[in-house]
Amino acid sequence: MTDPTDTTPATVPTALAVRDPYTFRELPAGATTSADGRPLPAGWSDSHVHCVAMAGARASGKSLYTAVMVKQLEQLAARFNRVVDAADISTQERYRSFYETPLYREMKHMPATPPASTADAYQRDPLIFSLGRWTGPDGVTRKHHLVFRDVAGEDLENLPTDPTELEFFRYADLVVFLFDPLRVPQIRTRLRGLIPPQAMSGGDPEDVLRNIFGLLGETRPKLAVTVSKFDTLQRLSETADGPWSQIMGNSGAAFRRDSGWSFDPADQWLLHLEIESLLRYMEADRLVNLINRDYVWAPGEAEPPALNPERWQYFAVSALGESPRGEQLSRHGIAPYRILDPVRSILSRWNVFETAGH
Ligand SMILES: Nc1nc2c(ncn2[C@@H]2O[C@H](COP(=O)(O)OP(=O)(O)OP(=O)(O)O)[C@@H](O)[C@H]2O)c(=O)[nH]1
Ligand SMILES: [Mg+2]
Repeated sequence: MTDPTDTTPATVPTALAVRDPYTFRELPAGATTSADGRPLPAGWSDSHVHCVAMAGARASGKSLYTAVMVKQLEQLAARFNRVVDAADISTQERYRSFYETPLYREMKHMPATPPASTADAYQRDPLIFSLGRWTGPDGVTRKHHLVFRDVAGEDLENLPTDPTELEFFRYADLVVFLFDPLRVPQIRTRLRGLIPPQAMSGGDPEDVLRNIFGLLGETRPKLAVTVSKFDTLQRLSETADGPWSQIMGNSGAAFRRDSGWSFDPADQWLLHLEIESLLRYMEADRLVNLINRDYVWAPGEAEPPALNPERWQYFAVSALGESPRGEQLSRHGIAPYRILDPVRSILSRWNVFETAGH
């Protein structure tokens, strides 16, 4: 059985595959262009590339997560005297106009991401960031890149007629599936009066998950099942509602603490168990059972494993830290919570943002 707190990769390959940032697929060794002939950033073929795809229903928080995750990564890098920056002009421009400007300059939330088939689908190309040079568990120092794909919830609720557009999911290293707690009627009811009224949320997360499993087929990229907008649930600790205020007010729980800038596998293991029980308590049992049955339960096993962090893990995040009022974000600013945990769960295997390299 896998030790859930051990994040060292099972095997440390000596030669890393060159990845196509557009399709996430492997390219021939030494490739300098993508499969469709676009030039790759300098030094790409010697770099370790981590490919991440966002998933979730409409309005589950994918784009805000993306915007804030990048900012947090920049701040984390600064603590290691490193720089995280856009690896191409297109990433720089799109990140600035579609993510950074609305959120950090105009302090507004962003419009729904357009379906990939539309002309203005800015997310059709990935966001590519250079993470700097890090020494891996194999003792080799190399460049690392993060390739990040935001996706329109609309495309995941109703798969496009040509599903090859979403084929990159099959080759991702990590799929971050966001679950919006405001979709749960009992949570919405309990939060009435505690948070400003929120616009109606997107489709059924279970349908989205089934669609994603359909897209993934037999492939098993790591699935980060992530409760988004966790700030809303944290407000429940202020209610007089017995069980919910007790659960959310439990000061011993891992989810009560932000992980700060550290990433601790033991803390993540606790969080995983807590979020699984929380989902069940939210009456999202079917979602948890679906994940167990269709994703984590390998043939021949008597029951699904408690955790195999190579396969799936539960997380909780908040991009904003507080609910927006209408169009406008909170005047207190953006206070992210545990935003980097899912991404760091794959980066830490390679000691990226773990130990000082060269
Ligand atoms: N309280 C709270 N609300 C959030 C948070 N993140 C997102 N939201 C709310 O959820 C709305 C939708 O967020 P988006 O990031 O645009 O959602 P999306 O998943 O990208 O949606 P599509 O592009 O339609 O797929 C935002 O406008 C906010 O109102 C959060 O961390 N906390
Ligand atoms: Mg979006």
